[in-house]
Amino acid sequence: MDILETIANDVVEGEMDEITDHVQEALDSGLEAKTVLDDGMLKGMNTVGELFKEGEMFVPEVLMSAKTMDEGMQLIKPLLKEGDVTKAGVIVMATVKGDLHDIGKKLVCMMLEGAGFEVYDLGVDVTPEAISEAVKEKKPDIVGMSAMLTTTMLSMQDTCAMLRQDAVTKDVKIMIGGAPANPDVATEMGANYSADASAAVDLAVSLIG
Ligand code: B1M
Repeated sequence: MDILETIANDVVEGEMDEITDHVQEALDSGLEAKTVLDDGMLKGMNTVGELFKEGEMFVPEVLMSAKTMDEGMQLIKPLLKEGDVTKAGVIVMATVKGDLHDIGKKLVCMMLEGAGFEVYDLGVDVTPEAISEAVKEKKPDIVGMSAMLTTTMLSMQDTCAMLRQDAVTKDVKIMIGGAPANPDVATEMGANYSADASAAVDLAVSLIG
């Protein structure tokens, strides 16, 4: 197995203690940081997405893979040159007002980052006003909202309404997800629905076209 395959494998297997040495070895051998990122770590993360989609990997393993990728990125980030990373798009993500659940949303953020999106995670219990402000400031391609309580679907609805009423934010694409969400409520809100982290990546890619 060559060093890039080894690094991809580290991400898939969640080998947090190994990846730093392997990334360093790849860089010492003269490989560009971008090559290590694209043909090593991101290749591994794509495999993670596929395995998760096929039900062959589960949430705790995906979280380990994401953390492993994060470890490797610590060495790579300072070496990446302007233009090295092709951004897939910019996404502002939040768990809506009244809702403190963030495990699923974090997983969605990690998978989106793994797929090359620049993600601004606003955290949990985020008001419609704060989401609207972030959209004005970051000018994202997509706003992602997560809710796990039936009651907080109302916050999601309020946020969509607020975004659609403001001339500056009315055209932003909206993605929603979480246990009480479904395609019908998404359509009612003028948003798009995806069921899990892997589907969220596919949806984000298709929304950006
Ligand atoms: Co809460 N909780 N909880 N809880 N909790 C649920 C959601 C619940 C279903 C449990 C139950 O009663 N069976 C229930 C909701 C019932 C309902 O409204 N229909 C519930 C309740 C009632 C509550 C409290 C009200 C309990 C109380 O205090 N009386 C309270 C509410 C607090 C609040 O938010 N204001 C509460 C609190 C908590 C904890 C803080 C203890 C903790 C959250 C910790 C945290 O997130 N940091 C917690 C947890 C852990 C759960 C359960 C057990 C697990 C949720 C989870 O993390 N799942 C949950 C029961 C359950 O689901 N089995 C439950 C794993 C995660 C990977 O999956 O979040 O579904 P999930 O995310 C998936 C998809 O939904 C999707 O992709 C993710 C990855 O595949 N997805 C998106 C999510 N967001 C997306 C966004 C997208 C696209 C896809 O695009 C933008």
